[in-house]
Amino acid sequence: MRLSRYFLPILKETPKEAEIVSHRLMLRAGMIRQQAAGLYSWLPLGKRVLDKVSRVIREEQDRSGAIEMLMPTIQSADLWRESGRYDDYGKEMLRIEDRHERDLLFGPTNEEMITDIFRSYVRSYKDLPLNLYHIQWKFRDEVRPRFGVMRSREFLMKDAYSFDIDYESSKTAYDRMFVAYLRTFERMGLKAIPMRADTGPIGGKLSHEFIILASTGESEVFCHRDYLDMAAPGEGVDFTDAAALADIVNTWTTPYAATEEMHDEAAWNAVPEGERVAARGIEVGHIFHFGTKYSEPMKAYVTGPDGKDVPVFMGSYGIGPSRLIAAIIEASHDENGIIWPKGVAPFDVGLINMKPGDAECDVVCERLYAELQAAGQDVLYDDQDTRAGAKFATMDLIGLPVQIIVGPRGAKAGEVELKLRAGGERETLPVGDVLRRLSA
Ligand code: P5A
Repeated sequence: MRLSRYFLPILKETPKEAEIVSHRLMLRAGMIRQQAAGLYSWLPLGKRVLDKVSRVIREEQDRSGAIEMLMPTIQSADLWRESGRYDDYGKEMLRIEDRHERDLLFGPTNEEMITDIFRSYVRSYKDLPLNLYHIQWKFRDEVRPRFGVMRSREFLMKDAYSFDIDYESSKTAYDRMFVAYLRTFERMGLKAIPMRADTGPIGGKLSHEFIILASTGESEVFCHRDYLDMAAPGEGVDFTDAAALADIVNTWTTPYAATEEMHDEAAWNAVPEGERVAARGIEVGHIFHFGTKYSEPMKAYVTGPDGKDVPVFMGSYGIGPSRLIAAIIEASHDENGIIWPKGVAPFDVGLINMKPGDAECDVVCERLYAELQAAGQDVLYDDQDTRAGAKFATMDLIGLPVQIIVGPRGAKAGEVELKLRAGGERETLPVGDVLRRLSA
């Protein structure tokens, strides 16, 4: 993408309304624009990150055996009357009436709708286990939308729903998602700690929130220091091996970790004082095991091996990709701007032409632009005739992992400068070595 043809509305001033760094940087880097309280447009740079984050989530959901689909944003109130949640959900639910005076709502979550789909097609335990997910916009009329897309009213959610014949297999489904989440967050360069959590309006007895420690986090959390050094399971993890999954979950749930609502003073006091981490955290994911809470009232029954009909055992598993982007920025930035982890950066490389119009600079840049793209790299090419300082400031602000700087003197000598955004390391190398260096 040539910057001269792109839409990147960088803000020079720090927006006053933004209280936390991720919100400030997302506005300044031209990623989002507020349209009304808690409602945001995703400008081109932000949309690219949203797509990259969703891609990582999708890959890990698919790897774990979940199947993608898509449900509508608008739902019929009747389904929610069946589960009993239409009245329970309260003011967070945006209720809508259509021209025929039928009650609709903008979905805050999809347990009812997926249960309805399930009961319409699945009758036998032979079709289980099943896990269906989608990545779709949700609306919750939050009392206090704040911190930009961290707590917005409209937000993107990946929500998965598992169906199993009995408690034991549904616990394995829970473990499967638990492990997929550990991998997902690690791939985004994040340390997410699973913590026992309150199940709130979704229901059930068992749930874990995945928490990123950050001073700007909204919740107070408590965990053992051991978590800070634990590594997520590798790519080879076998999602069909229930015992192996249970082992991983066991390892990740043995040290103490709880959100404020589930905090247990006695268990906390048993953790040696030097090992305690009491901090603030951002909830980027939340998984629930609620058994038959929806399948019973909504009559989603399956026939078991013994010929008897039983309500299906369910769980639901959420990640907020839009909130996740803010959390990534909270965890990865410096005074100059965002520092994107590799897998979610809007572009892989920023190519800076220091002197557009200079024949040698133009030739080197055009060559690198073509070669890098042919090698599968997403390149943002700054081909604009602007001051050097502004070019560097913009590239640092938008945080692409690698910058390639092409100036007239270097271009003449067949050399360019390569800068890594994260550590600021710089090296000069021949034009012909750039591709090899980047694939190393
Ligand atoms: C799980 C999937 C659920 O809704 N039903 C389907 C369950 N869980 S949850 O914890 O309420 O939400 C899941 C994730 O969505 C993100 N999230 C938000 N992101 C931005 N703004 C909001 N107002 C907001 N509310 C929830 C969080 O990442 C949460 O973990």
